[in-house]
Amino acid sequence: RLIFTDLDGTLLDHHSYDFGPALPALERCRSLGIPVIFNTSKTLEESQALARELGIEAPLVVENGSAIWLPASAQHATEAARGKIVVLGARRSDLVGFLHALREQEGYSLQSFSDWDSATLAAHTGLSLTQASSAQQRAYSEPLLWQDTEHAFLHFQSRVQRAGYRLLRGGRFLHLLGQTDKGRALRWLCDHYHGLWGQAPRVMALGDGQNDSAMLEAAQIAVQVRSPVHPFPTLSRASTNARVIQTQLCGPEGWNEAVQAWLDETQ
Ligand code: 2M8
Ligand code: MG
Ligand code: MG
Repeated sequence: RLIFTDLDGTLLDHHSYDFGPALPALERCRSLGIPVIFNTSKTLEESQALARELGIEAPLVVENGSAIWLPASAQHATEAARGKIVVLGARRSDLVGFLHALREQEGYSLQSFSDWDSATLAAHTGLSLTQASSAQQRAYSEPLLWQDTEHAFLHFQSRVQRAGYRLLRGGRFLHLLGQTDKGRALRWLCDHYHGLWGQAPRVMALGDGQNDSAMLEAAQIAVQVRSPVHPFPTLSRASTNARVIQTQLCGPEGWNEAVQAWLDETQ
Protein backbone atom coordinates (compact mmCIF):
# COMPACT_ATOMS: atom_id res chain seq x y z
CA ARG A 1 0.00 0.00 0.00
CA LEU A 2 1.00 3.60 -0.66
CA ILE A 3 -0.43 6.91 0.48
CA PHE A 4 0.03 10.04 -1.65
CA THR A 5 -0.88 13.27 0.07
CA ASP A 6 -1.17 16.95 -0.68
CA LEU A 7 0.20 19.16 2.11
CA ASP A 8 -1.44 22.62 2.35
CA GLY A 9 -5.11 22.28 3.31
CA THR A 10 -4.80 18.48 3.48
CA LEU A 11 -2.10 17.13 5.84
CA LEU A 12 -1.57 20.72 7.03
CA ASP A 13 -4.29 23.11 8.21
CA HIS A 14 -5.07 25.73 5.51
CA HIS A 15 -4.50 28.66 7.90
CA SER A 16 -2.10 27.50 10.62
CA TYR A 17 -0.15 24.80 8.67
CA ASP A 18 -0.61 22.52 11.74
CA PHE A 19 -0.39 18.75 11.24
CA GLY A 20 -1.16 17.74 14.85
CA PRO A 21 -4.61 16.20 14.24
CA ALA A 22 -3.13 13.80 11.62
CA LEU A 23 -0.49 12.35 13.97
CA PRO A 24 -2.49 9.29 15.16
CA ALA A 25 -3.02 8.07 11.57
CA LEU A 26 0.55 8.97 10.58
CA GLU A 27 1.83 6.90 13.50
CA ARG A 28 -0.20 3.88 12.34
CA CYS A 29 1.23 4.24 8.81
CA ARG A 30 4.72 4.31 10.26
CA SER A 31 4.21 1.17 12.33
CA LEU A 32 2.65 -0.67 9.36
CA GLY A 33 5.50 0.43 7.05
CA ILE A 34 3.14 2.21 4.63
CA PRO A 35 5.05 4.98 2.82
CA VAL A 36 3.40 8.41 3.11
CA ILE A 37 4.46 10.28 -0.02
CA PHE A 38 4.09 14.07 -0.10
CA ASN A 39 2.67 15.26 -3.45
CA THR A 40 2.66 19.02 -3.16
CA SER A 41 3.01 22.48 -4.72
CA LYS A 42 5.79 23.09 -2.22
CA THR A 43 9.50 23.09 -3.00
CA LEU A 44 11.99 20.33 -2.23
CA GLU A 45 13.45 22.45 0.56
CA GLU A 46 10.03 22.96 2.21
CA SER A 47 9.08 19.29 1.76
CA GLN A 48 12.35 17.97 3.16
CA ALA A 49 11.99 20.22 6.23
CA LEU A 50 8.51 18.84 6.95
CA ALA A 51 9.56 15.23 6.28
CA ARG A 52 12.41 15.68 8.78
CA GLU A 53 10.05 17.17 11.35
CA LEU A 54 7.67 14.20 10.98
CA GLY A 55 10.45 11.61 10.76
CA ILE A 56 9.17 10.48 7.36
CA GLU A 57 11.55 8.86 4.90
CA ALA A 58 9.82 8.43 1.54
CA PRO A 59 9.99 9.90 -1.97
CA LEU A 60 8.88 13.54 -2.31
CA VAL A 61 6.90 14.89 -5.25
CA VAL A 62 7.42 18.65 -5.43
CA GLU A 63 6.14 21.70 -7.31
CA ASN A 64 2.91 20.06 -8.56
CA GLY A 65 4.40 16.94 -10.12
CA SER A 66 7.43 18.74 -11.57
CA ALA A 67 10.05 16.60 -9.83
CA ILE A 68 10.37 13.40 -7.80
CA TRP A 69 13.12 13.06 -5.20
CA LEU A 70 14.07 9.52 -4.17
CA PRO A 71 15.54 8.88 -0.71
CA ALA A 72 18.77 7.01 -0.06
CA SER A 73 17.26 3.88 1.49
CA ALA A 74 16.87 0.48 -0.17
CA GLN A 75 13.19 0.30 0.80
CA HIS A 76 12.32 3.09 -1.64
CA ALA A 77 14.75 2.93 -4.56
CA THR A 78 17.11 0.74 -6.51
CA GLU A 79 20.78 1.46 -5.90
CA ALA A 80 21.03 3.43 -9.14
CA ALA A 81 18.06 5.68 -8.29
CA ARG A 82 18.80 6.49 -4.64
CA GLY A 83 19.14 10.17 -3.79
CA LYS A 84 18.28 11.13 -7.39
CA ILE A 85 15.83 13.70 -8.68
CA VAL A 86 13.62 12.79 -11.64
CA VAL A 87 12.44 15.92 -13.45
CA LEU A 88 9.05 15.76 -15.22
CA GLY A 89 8.47 19.50 -15.55
CA ALA A 90 10.11 22.66 -16.92
CA ARG A 91 12.91 24.91 -15.66
CA ARG A 92 11.76 27.79 -13.49
CA SER A 93 14.15 30.25 -15.14
CA ASP A 94 12.43 29.54 -18.48
CA LEU A 95 8.97 29.92 -16.90
CA VAL A 96 9.83 33.22 -15.22
CA GLY A 97 11.45 34.54 -18.41
CA PHE A 98 8.31 33.65 -20.39
CA LEU A 99 6.00 35.18 -17.76
CA HIS A 100 7.88 38.47 -17.51
CA ALA A 101 8.14 38.86 -21.29
CA LEU A 102 4.40 38.20 -21.69
CA ARG A 103 3.46 40.64 -18.92
CA GLU A 104 5.67 43.29 -20.50
CA GLN A 105 4.16 42.67 -23.95
CA GLU A 106 0.47 42.43 -22.97
CA GLY A 107 0.46 44.73 -19.94
CA TYR A 108 -1.22 42.05 -17.79
CA SER A 109 -1.71 42.85 -14.15
CA LEU A 110 -0.26 39.93 -12.21
CA GLN A 111 2.31 39.32 -9.51
CA SER A 112 4.41 36.25 -8.97
CA PHE A 113 6.88 34.93 -6.39
CA SER A 114 9.80 36.36 -8.37
CA ASP A 115 8.41 39.88 -7.72
CA TRP A 116 8.38 39.40 -3.96
CA ASP A 117 10.90 39.18 -1.14
CA SER A 118 10.40 36.65 1.67
CA ALA A 119 8.63 39.20 3.91
CA THR A 120 6.00 39.92 1.24
CA LEU A 121 5.48 36.21 0.63
CA ALA A 122 5.16 35.61 4.38
CA ALA A 123 2.47 38.31 4.53
CA HIS A 124 0.53 36.69 1.64
CA THR A 125 0.66 33.16 3.05
CA GLY A 126 1.07 33.24 6.83
CA LEU A 127 4.36 31.32 6.51
CA SER A 128 7.26 32.27 8.79
CA LEU A 129 10.17 34.16 7.19
CA THR A 130 12.31 31.01 7.14
CA GLN A 131 9.48 28.98 5.57
CA ALA A 132 8.81 31.75 3.04
CA SER A 133 12.44 31.78 2.01
CA SER A 134 12.28 27.97 1.51
CA ALA A 135 9.14 28.47 -0.63
CA GLN A 136 11.19 30.89 -2.78
CA GLN A 137 13.79 28.18 -3.52
CA ARG A 138 11.84 27.00 -6.54
CA ALA A 139 13.30 25.16 -9.48
CA TYR A 140 10.38 24.07 -11.70
CA SER A 141 7.33 26.30 -11.23
CA GLU A 142 6.18 29.88 -10.60
CA PRO A 143 3.15 30.65 -8.39
CA LEU A 144 1.28 33.84 -9.29
CA LEU A 145 -1.69 35.99 -8.34
CA TRP A 146 -3.89 37.06 -11.27
CA GLN A 147 -5.02 40.66 -10.76
CA ASP A 148 -6.52 41.31 -14.18
CA THR A 149 -9.95 40.65 -15.76
CA GLU A 150 -11.47 37.25 -16.47
CA HIS A 151 -11.38 38.10 -20.18
CA ALA A 152 -7.64 38.84 -20.09
CA PHE A 153 -7.18 35.60 -18.17
CA LEU A 154 -8.61 33.50 -21.02
CA HIS A 155 -6.14 35.17 -23.36
CA PHE A 156 -3.27 34.60 -20.91
CA GLN A 157 -4.25 30.95 -20.55
CA SER A 158 -4.13 30.34 -24.30
CA ARG A 159 -0.70 32.00 -24.53
CA VAL A 160 0.52 29.69 -21.76
CA GLN A 161 -0.83 26.63 -23.59
CA ARG A 162 0.70 27.69 -26.89
CA ALA A 163 4.08 28.00 -25.16
CA GLY A 164 3.75 24.37 -24.01
CA TYR A 165 3.21 25.22 -20.36
CA ARG A 166 0.30 24.69 -17.94
CA LEU A 167 -1.57 26.54 -15.21
CA LEU A 168 -2.86 24.74 -12.09
CA ARG A 169 -4.93 26.26 -9.30
CA GLY A 170 -3.64 25.75 -5.75
CA GLY A 171 -5.22 26.92 -2.50
CA ARG A 172 -3.95 30.50 -2.82
CA PHE A 173 -2.04 30.79 -6.08
CA LEU A 174 -2.08 29.84 -9.75
CA HIS A 175 0.97 27.76 -10.60
CA LEU A 176 2.73 28.10 -13.95
CA LEU A 177 4.63 24.90 -14.77
CA GLY A 178 5.64 22.40 -17.46
CA GLN A 179 3.53 19.60 -18.97
CA THR A 180 3.04 17.68 -15.76
CA ASP A 181 0.77 17.35 -12.74
CA LYS A 182 0.49 15.38 -9.50
CA GLY A 183 -1.22 12.49 -11.33
CA ARG A 184 1.69 11.97 -13.69
CA ALA A 185 4.13 11.83 -10.77
CA LEU A 186 1.86 9.39 -8.90
CA ARG A 187 1.81 7.05 -11.91
CA TRP A 188 5.60 7.27 -12.23
CA LEU A 189 6.05 6.27 -8.59
CA CYS A 190 3.49 3.44 -8.81
CA ASP A 191 5.50 1.92 -11.67
CA HIS A 192 8.65 2.46 -9.61
CA TYR A 193 7.24 0.56 -6.57
CA HIS A 194 5.77 -2.10 -8.84
CA GLY A 195 9.33 -2.77 -10.03
CA LEU A 196 10.73 -2.71 -6.49
CA TRP A 197 8.02 -4.85 -4.84
CA GLY A 198 7.13 -7.13 -7.76
CA GLN A 199 3.46 -6.22 -7.41
CA ALA A 200 1.35 -3.16 -8.12
CA PRO A 201 0.76 -1.02 -5.02
CA ARG A 202 -2.75 -0.23 -3.78
CA VAL A 203 -2.98 3.54 -3.61
CA MET A 204 -4.91 6.04 -1.51
CA ALA A 205 -4.52 9.71 -2.49
CA LEU A 206 -5.71 12.69 -0.43
CA GLY A 207 -6.14 16.29 -1.56
CA ASP A 208 -8.29 19.38 -1.04
CA GLY A 209 -7.61 21.51 -4.12
CA GLN A 210 -8.18 21.72 -7.85
CA ASN A 211 -4.48 20.93 -8.47
CA ASP A 212 -5.10 17.55 -6.74
CA SER A 213 -7.69 16.30 -9.25
CA ALA A 214 -5.26 14.41 -11.51
CA MET A 215 -3.66 12.73 -8.48
CA LEU A 216 -7.05 11.69 -7.06
CA GLU A 217 -8.18 10.36 -10.45
CA ALA A 218 -5.05 8.20 -10.71
CA ALA A 219 -5.52 6.49 -7.31
CA GLN A 220 -7.71 3.51 -6.32
CA ILE A 221 -9.08 5.39 -3.34
CA ALA A 222 -9.53 9.13 -3.83
CA VAL A 223 -10.06 11.20 -0.70
CA GLN A 224 -11.42 14.70 -1.21
CA VAL A 225 -10.43 16.48 1.97
CA ARG A 226 -12.85 19.19 3.07
CA SER A 227 -11.56 22.78 2.94
CA PRO A 228 -12.76 25.65 5.12
CA VAL A 229 -12.31 28.07 2.21
CA HIS A 230 -13.11 26.39 -1.12
CA PRO A 231 -15.18 23.54 -2.64
CA PHE A 232 -13.94 19.95 -3.10
CA PRO A 233 -11.68 19.35 -6.12
CA THR A 234 -13.72 18.20 -9.12
CA LEU A 235 -13.21 14.63 -10.37
CA SER A 236 -14.16 13.57 -13.85
CA ARG A 237 -16.14 10.32 -13.67
CA ALA A 238 -14.87 9.38 -17.13
CA SER A 239 -11.21 9.40 -16.13
CA THR A 240 -11.38 7.68 -12.76
CA ASN A 241 -12.17 4.21 -11.47
CA ALA A 242 -11.43 5.41 -7.98
CA ARG A 243 -13.60 4.85 -4.99
CA VAL A 244 -14.30 8.41 -3.87
CA ILE A 245 -14.51 9.50 -0.24
CA GLN A 246 -15.33 13.02 0.98
CA THR A 247 -14.21 13.77 4.51
CA GLN A 248 -16.56 15.28 7.08
CA LEU A 249 -13.75 17.15 8.81
CA CYS A 250 -11.36 19.73 7.30
CA GLY A 251 -7.61 19.47 6.62
CA PRO A 252 -5.53 17.27 8.98
CA GLU A 253 -8.65 16.20 10.94
CA GLY A 254 -10.15 14.93 7.69
CA TRP A 255 -6.82 13.24 6.85
CA ASN A 256 -6.86 11.38 10.14
CA GLU A 257 -10.51 10.39 9.65
CA ALA A 258 -9.98 8.91 6.15
CA VAL A 259 -6.65 7.16 6.76
CA GLN A 260 -7.77 5.62 10.06
CA ALA A 261 -10.95 4.29 8.38
CA TRP A 262 -8.89 2.75 5.55
CA LEU A 263 -6.46 1.09 7.94
CA ASP A 264 -9.35 -0.27 10.07
CA GLU A 265 -10.94 -1.78 7.00
CA THR A 266 -7.82 -3.38 5.51
CA GLN A 267 -6.00 -4.66 8.58
C1 2M8 B 1 2.05 27.72 -2.58
O1 2M8 B 1 1.21 26.61 -2.77
C2 2M8 B 1 -0.08 26.56 -2.23
C3 2M8 B 1 -0.56 25.11 -2.26
O2 2M8 B 1 -1.76 24.81 -2.77
C4 2M8 B 1 -1.06 27.49 -2.91
O3 2M8 B 1 -1.06 27.66 -4.12
O4 2M8 B 1 -1.86 28.04 -2.17
C5 2M8 B 1 3.45 27.22 -2.86
O5 2M8 B 1 4.15 28.21 -3.49
C6 2M8 B 1 4.22 26.72 -1.66
O6 2M8 B 1 5.59 26.65 -1.97
C7 2M8 B 1 3.97 27.53 -0.43
O7 2M8 B 1 4.49 26.86 0.70
C8 2M8 B 1 2.48 27.74 -0.22
C9 2M8 B 1 2.19 28.57 1.02
O8 2M8 B 1 0.83 28.76 1.24
O9 2M8 B 1 1.92 28.39 -1.35
MG1 MG C 1 -3.97 21.81 -0.90
MG1 MG D 1 -0.87 21.67 -2.72
